Amino acid sequence: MSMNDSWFRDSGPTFVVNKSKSSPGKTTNKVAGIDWNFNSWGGAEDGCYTDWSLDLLVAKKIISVERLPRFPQSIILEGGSIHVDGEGTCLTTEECLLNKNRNPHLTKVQIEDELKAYLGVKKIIWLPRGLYGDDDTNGHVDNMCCFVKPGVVLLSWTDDKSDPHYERGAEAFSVLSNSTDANSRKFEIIKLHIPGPLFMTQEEADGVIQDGNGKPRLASTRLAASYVNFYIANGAIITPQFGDKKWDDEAVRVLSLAFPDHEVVRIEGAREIVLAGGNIHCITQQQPACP
Ligand code: KQY
Repeated sequence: MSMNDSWFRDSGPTFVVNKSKSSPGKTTNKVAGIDWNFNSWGGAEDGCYTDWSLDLLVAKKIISVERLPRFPQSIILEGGSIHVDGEGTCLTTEECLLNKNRNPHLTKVQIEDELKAYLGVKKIIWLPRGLYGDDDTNGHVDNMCCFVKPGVVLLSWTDDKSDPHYERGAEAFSVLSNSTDANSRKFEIIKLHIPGPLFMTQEEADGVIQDGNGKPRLASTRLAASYVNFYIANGAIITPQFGDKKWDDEAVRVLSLAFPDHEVVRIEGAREIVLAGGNIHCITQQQPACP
C-alpha cells in the first residue's frame, strides 16, 4: 500500500468495538474502523509535509481489506492524539486537539461531542500540553500519558527542574490529580522518567533526505523521546530504548511493575525512529479480534 509517511497510528483507522449480548450469557464483539480526516499534523503551512494525499487513503484501504464497517469522520484527528481506557474515559491534550491548525471551526465542546459519539466515551480529560519538543504533532498524548488500566496512568516525567519538560509534567500531574475518570475513580499516576535530553546531531540531520516537501530536520533540535510511546501487544510491552542506560533500564523496571502479566521487550536503537518525530506507538495500531 502506498502512503506518504509511516505513522500508521495517525493515518490508519482507530478500531472500535461494540460488545452486545447475542444470546443469554453470550457476548458478541462487533468491530468497526473510524476513518478520521488527516492533514499531516497541521496542514500545508504548519504540518510535517505538504502532500498527504496517499495518507488520506490508508484507513479506508485497511478497513476494506479487513471487511469491517467504516465510520468516516470529517474532523482532523490522529490516533496518537487520543488514549481511551475502554470504560468511557479519553485522555488528550489541548495543545493538539484545540490547535488552530486542526479544526479551527470547532469549539472544545463540539470536539468533545465528536469524541463521545465516535469513541463511545463519556468523559474527556484534557491535559494542557504534551511532551516538550513534540512539535511535529503539537503535543500528542501518546508521548505524554497513557493508561495502564482504568484508573491508572503513566505520565512522562522529569525530576530535573531545569528541563523545560518539568513544567509540562507538573501541570499534567496537577490536572490528573484533580480529575476523576468516567467512573468517578481518582487516578493513580505513575511517573515514567524521560531519557536525558537528546538532540539531533549534524550527521543525523544530514542523513535525512530533505526535498523541500517536509519540515526541515535541523541539527541541535531536541528530540521528542518518551518511554510512554510504547505498544501493548498480546502478552508484551514493546518499548523504545534511547541508549541512555540509566533511564532505559528505569523505564523497563517501571513498565514491568505496571504490566506484571506482560514481557517488556526493548527496542534498542529507537533513537533512529524518534529522529522522524515519533516512536513505537506512533507506527503501530492495535486491532481487536472479531469473533
Ligand atoms: O506521535 C505520533 N503518533 C506520530 C508522530 C509523527 C511525526 C511526524 N513527523
